[in-house]
Formats: sequence, C-alpha cells, structure tokens
Amino acid sequence: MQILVIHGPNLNLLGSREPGVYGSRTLAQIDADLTKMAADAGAKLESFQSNHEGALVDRIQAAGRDGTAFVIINPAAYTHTSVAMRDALAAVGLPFVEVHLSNIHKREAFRHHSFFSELAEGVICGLGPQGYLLALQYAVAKLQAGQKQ
Ligand code: CA2
Repeated sequence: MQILVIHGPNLNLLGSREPGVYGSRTLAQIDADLTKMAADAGAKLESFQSNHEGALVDRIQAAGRDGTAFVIINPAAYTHTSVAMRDALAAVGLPFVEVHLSNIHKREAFRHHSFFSELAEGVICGLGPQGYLLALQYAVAKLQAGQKQ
C-alpha cells in the first residue's frame, strides 16, 4: 500500500505565516502525523512538496510508474489554474482525494473553482490539517478493501 501526498506551492511556509487562515502546524509536522498514521495501518507514505508546476507534473507522472496506489493532493494555488497537473492525474489514472486546509468556498470567488475536483474521488476542505488525516483514513480503507478481493 503505497500512498503519495503532494503539496503544492507555498505550503512549505505553513506554520510560519497566516496561521489565522492555514493553522499553526508546519508541513513537517503534518507529514510526520501522516507518516505515523500510515505506518500504523501498514502502509508506506511519501510526501512531496514543490513550488514548481513542472516538478509537480513530473512527480505525478512518476507516481504512475513507481507503485503508488493512491494520491492525496493539495494543489494549493494550482488548484485554480493548472490544467497541466489535472491532465497528469488523468493520464496516470490513480485514485486521489483533493484536500484544502481552508474552506475555499468561503473565500474569494477565484478560489471556488478547482480543475481537480471532477476527477477526484472526494474533496475535503476547511478542516485544517485534519483533512489530510481523513483523506488518509479513506485511502487506507479503500486499499485494504481492494487487497481482500
Ligand atoms: O486551503 C488550502 O489548502 C489552499 O489549497 C491553500 C493555497 C490556496 O491558494 C488555495 O486557494 C487553498 C495557498 C497555500 C499557501 O500556503 C501558505 C501557508 C502559509 C503562509 C502563506 C501561504
């Protein structure tokens, strides 16, 4: 059970700025919580963060070849702009959940549209870092159910 977590641009700043919007946990703390939860469930989790669209596309493409079974992705600002990342996810055909820390529907109108949501198995937004843990819980349950078939 190999799960890939992808974090988009500026999420490396978590914990240092805008705690009122994005909370006070750092990306390293969020990743550590996810890694522990995955290990407890017998899954292997890798996290990848980049501020570069092409690097994110490359990592999604690699996930199609490296044994990744499920993707959890917060595309950050690319949520609202990146046809390239959406096309990469469609091309690899891996199931994914889209996560946002903030409730994008409560914010500016330009954040209301996501290029990813109609391909996602589900979308979690507004629940802070807990959203990633809920997405992981779903991924593990789905992969475990698949293994039993
Ligand atoms: O709510 C989310 O998770 C977002 O994906 C975060 C993106 C934003 O563009 C999306 O509309 C919603 C922004 C991530 C920026 O992260 C920062 C973290 C700390 C300080 C400044 C920015």
